[in-house]
Formats: sequence, structure tokens, C-alpha cells
Amino acid sequence: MSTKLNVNQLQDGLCTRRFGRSILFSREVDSTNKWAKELATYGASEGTVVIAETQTKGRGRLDREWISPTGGLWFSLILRPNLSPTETVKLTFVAGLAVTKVLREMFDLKTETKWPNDVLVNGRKICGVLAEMNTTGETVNFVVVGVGVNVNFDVENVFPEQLKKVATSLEKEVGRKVKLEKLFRALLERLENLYELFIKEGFNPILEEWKNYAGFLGCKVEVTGPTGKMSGVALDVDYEGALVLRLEDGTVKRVFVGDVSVRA
Ligand code: BT5
Repeated sequence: MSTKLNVNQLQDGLCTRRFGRSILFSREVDSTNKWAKELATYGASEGTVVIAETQTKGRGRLDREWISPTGGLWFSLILRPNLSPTETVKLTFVAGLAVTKVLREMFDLKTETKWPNDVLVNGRKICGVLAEMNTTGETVNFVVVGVGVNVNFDVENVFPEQLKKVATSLEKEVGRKVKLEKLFRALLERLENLYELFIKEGFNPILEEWKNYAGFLGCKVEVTGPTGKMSGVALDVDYEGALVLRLEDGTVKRVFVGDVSVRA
């Protein structure tokens, strides 16, 4: 099976109302999020998707590098929700949940959600989400939700040493190559579904389901945040999307930004 994206098949049988009705494709781009933000500032409508076969400067949170070889699914979705910035932050969970569910349904994988923006298989990262918003005061002008899924490549061949132990791909977990276009359509459909649920019913139904898949809850974790490292037990993720941590001295802390690693 070709690892190249077949652009003509991206919309074949796509069952969405708005998501992916307009798709822009490039073989190679610096970052689909950057591209989508530019388009959004020029007025691109809600549901517009940009997708690339490879990214030369794919980005994670805090401007970290996101490695994006051919064979992965690297796309960004433009949204214009009528929400406050605090509510908009929760779109990261909507996207993470969509990927978790689709990979479970299509490939029978035991995917897990990890706070705040990861999807794991067998404890290794298979997907990352980067939601970025543009605001004027309390008004959200647009949001770009970037989704990166490691699909048709062998992490052993393409990733640097330090990532081989912590990342995985669908090819590795399923043992074969999968149709990128089919996965893309399933993701868009689920994203639209869950986005509409979020807009209609709020964060609670999303969060409850997201927590069902959160393997780190109840575990001893180390959280690296802007002010350093903290250790404790991950008790919960609350209504604002904050990680609730019981520190070793017994105090309970809410964490809004950071990276979690589960300790053995
Ligand atoms: C993320 O950041 O996980 C968000 C990744 C979002 C990527 C998508 S691809 C389409 C769109 N366009 C973009 O430019 N970005 C979005 P964060 O939680 O900060 O994780 C970043 C860390 O994950 C890096 O520092 C590496 O340790 C690791 N990493 C880098 N590339 C990876 C990969 N392909 N798979 C798994 N882990 C990776």
C-alpha cells in the first residue's frame, strides 16, 4: 500500500456537515497549524482543513519539535466557536477523545488518553494534539486544532533514539499499513460529532468519556511544569481541564500546564 496521501480520496464518502468540506493539501509544508492560522486570519471558514504529507517544522506545545515524516497524518482544522477562551482550551480534550475512539473502533487498539493532549498505545505516544487560539480580549476569533497521528512508518527507522522508547505508530501496533484517507475521514467525522456535542451539552460528557480512557488516573506521576517538577498521585481531571494532583505531603494541587510521566 502506498504511504502517499491520495488527495482525491480525502473526501470520498465523507459524512460531515462542515468539517473537511474545504480541504487544502500540500506535499510538504512547514507546519499545518501555521498554515491554518494564516488562512484563518484571511477569513477561512469553520471546518476548513489543511493537510500535508510531511512537515518540515511540525510543532508541539511550547514550540517543541513534532517529527512528521511521510506516512503520518498531519492536519489542522479551523474552528470558530462562540466560546470564551477558558472553554475553548477544552477543545484539546475533544480532539484527543476523537482520536482515542477512532483508533479503538477501527483497529481494536487499547488506546488511552493522557493529560492534556496525548493519545497512547501500550504506554507510547501515537498522537499529539495542538490547539491554538486567536483572541481579542475575551472574544475567540478562531481556533486551529492540529492533529498528528503516527501511521505508516516504523518508529525504529525514522525517529531519533530518545523518541523510539516513548513513541509508536499504527504500523507498529497493527502490524500492517493502513489507509490514510479512510482514517482521516473517520477522524473528521468523529471530531465533528464530538465538537457538536461539546457545543450543545458542554464539557461534562466529553470529560467523562475522556476520563474512561485515562490510564494515568490513580497512578503515581511526575509532572514537569513551568515551575519545575512535582510528584504525586493523579487524582482527577476537573471541569476546567486541570490535572488534580495529590502531592507527597498530602496537599492537593490543580495543575494547568505541564507534562505527565507515569512512574513505575
Ligand atoms: C504535541 O505536543 O503532542 C502536539 C503535536 C501536534 C502535532 C500536529 S501535526 C499537525 C499540526 N501541525 C503542527 O505543526 N502541529 C500539529 P507536545 O505535547 O508538546 O509533545 C511534543 C513532544 O512529543 C516532543 O518534544 C517530542 O518529545 C515528542 N514527539 C515529537 N514528535 C513526535 C511524534 N511524531 N510522535 C510521538 N512523539 C513525538
